Amino acid sequence: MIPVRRIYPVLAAVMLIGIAVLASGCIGATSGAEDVAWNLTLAGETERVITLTDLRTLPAVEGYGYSVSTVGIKYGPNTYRGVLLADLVEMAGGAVEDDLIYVSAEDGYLWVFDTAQLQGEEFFTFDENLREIPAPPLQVILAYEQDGEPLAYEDGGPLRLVVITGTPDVITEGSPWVKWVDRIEVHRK
Ligand SMILES: Nc1nc2c(c(=O)[nH]1)N[C@H]1C(S)=C(S)[C@@H](COP(=O)(O)O)O[C@H]1N2
Ligand SMILES: [Mo]
Repeated sequence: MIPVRRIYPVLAAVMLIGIAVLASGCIGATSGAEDVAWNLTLAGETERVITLTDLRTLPAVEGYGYSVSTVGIKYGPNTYRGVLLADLVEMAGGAVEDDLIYVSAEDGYLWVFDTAQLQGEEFFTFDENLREIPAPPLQVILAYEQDGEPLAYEDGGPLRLVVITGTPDVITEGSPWVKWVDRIEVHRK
């Protein structure tokens, strides 16, 4: 038997660890209150800045995303949840046919989408052997969740552009999958 007077320091230590873990937010991490601070600028006819928490209140869509990098490394499949890029463009004042949508990130990376791509058209799609397949319906989203968790920084979070589809076996090119997105801009000719 451990003498009673030795148990108290152990209990105290366990309680302190418990309090420290709770205070650092390591347990139960799902509430929107824990969103990291992140500003997304939507620039078009109007310009506005929204936060990650704002983004989570917008209508969400979900699907599978699976990409391949330029050097042939496959990434996925994963499930994603986010907001349609088309909806964010509407919030910036909308786009007409010949407009271009510039999606950029804090590292300076920029990818340009035309309005057909905004609707999920014109993307190349591949099977798992990287053979081109006819494109199924696709959606272009700004994702904030991957596999039910907030999108991690090393995966391009908190906001990454992702091309999603209804099944986990469709691969798209990785270059439009802009990581760390902080600006969406509508350019009119
Ligand atoms: N912000 C940012 N996003 C980016 C890139 C980048 O350099 N910066 N590279 C793109 C390219 S070319 C590819 S192939 C994929 C690579 O994704 P991965 O790092 O998840 O493999 O991210 C895309 N998104
Ligand atoms: Mo790439």
